[in-house]
Amino acid sequence: MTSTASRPAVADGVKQGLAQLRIETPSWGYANSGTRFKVFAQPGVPRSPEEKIADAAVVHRLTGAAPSVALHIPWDRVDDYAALAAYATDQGVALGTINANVFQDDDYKLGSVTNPDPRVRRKAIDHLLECVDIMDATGSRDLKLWFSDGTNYPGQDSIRARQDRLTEALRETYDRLGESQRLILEYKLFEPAFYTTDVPDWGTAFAHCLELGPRAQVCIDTGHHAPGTNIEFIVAFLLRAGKLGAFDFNSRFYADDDLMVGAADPFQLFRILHEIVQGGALDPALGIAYMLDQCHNIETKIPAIIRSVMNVQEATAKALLVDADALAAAQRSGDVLAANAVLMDAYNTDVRPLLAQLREESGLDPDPIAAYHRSGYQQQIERDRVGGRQAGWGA
Ligand code: PSV
Ligand code: MN
Ligand code: MN
Repeated sequence: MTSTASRPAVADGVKQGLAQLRIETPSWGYANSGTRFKVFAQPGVPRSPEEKIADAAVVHRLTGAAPSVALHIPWDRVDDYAALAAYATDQGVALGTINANVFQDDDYKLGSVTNPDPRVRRKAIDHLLECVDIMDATGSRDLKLWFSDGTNYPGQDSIRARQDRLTEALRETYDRLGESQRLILEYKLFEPAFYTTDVPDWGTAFAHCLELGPRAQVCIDTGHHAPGTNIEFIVAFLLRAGKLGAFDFNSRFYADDDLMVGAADPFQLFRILHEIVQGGALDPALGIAYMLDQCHNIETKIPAIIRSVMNVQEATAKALLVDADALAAAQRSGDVLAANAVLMDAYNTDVRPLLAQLREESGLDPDPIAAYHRSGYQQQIERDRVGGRQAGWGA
């Protein structure tokens, strides 16, 4: 199959498709992180939002595919967000999605926007509105909302009343958005709440986004589902409904593991990208934000993020290799085996030589990870940065 991939017409199709792929990296992926048992400090990690942006710029310079970095507020709080955006531009990247954080305050023990106490709800909504102010300053298009809200015990609170409170908060936030801004609602099956979660699944997120209006869209975090969930079905459904706004890419074996995308199940990533390619959704005009949401607790962060970008590129290249005509013909004629073979032929193609060639053609090093190790950047930050910060906890 390598010969198919290297045929000029096929290679051109892959090249055009990949040129559209933009992967946003998360500021918190560059900072120290861990589990609830231990945060492991790594040498050279950023001490400020500016240093996280500098690291993101290195990933972009080496991959050519990661031109923006997502911020998390208050983890990336600064006095002057316009100046931070200008700094990012100087570094060669843009500030992307603003991720709100209403899950790290004692006040939020019983929830944020769904808390039974109106004072706490007001505080949470005010933070969401502040995030829109920040978007105005940074020029960000997307506000990403993930709520840790839920309950641990049956009877703890009214499931239905919490939906009412959620609706009110989303409405107030949505109404504050500018014409070109979007609200992206993320769902997660469980954790930190264990009995009910107020936005547990794509159906709940979809229903709230439908009610809000056209600028409310759903984020699929690949780690936020029950084991065995068919994520590509969700992708196809939301795309068809015009409600797929963003991905938080990562891998999971058991729960919300936040491991490198494509590490645990590259075949699942391929199946997701196949739906994206089939739906024409690589086209930036469709507005889908392809983001990483990962923590690199035990591996060196910058090369791990480069590897993750490459993993998404490889899965995308394979998806672009699917022979759409042959697939449609096999599907039409009900030839199950032939249809499946078309997908598997693409998946089993080694696209790495093709990607290396495409990188060289765009003036990049064919091996971005080797280029990073040769660059001396890791040694430099380990020398220069003393006292690196945690991604979130205590930031
Ligand atoms: C929650 O698990 C989540 O996936 C949300 O996107 C948060 O904003 C992010 O992780 C960072 O903690
Ligand atoms: Mn996420
Ligand atoms: Mn998560």
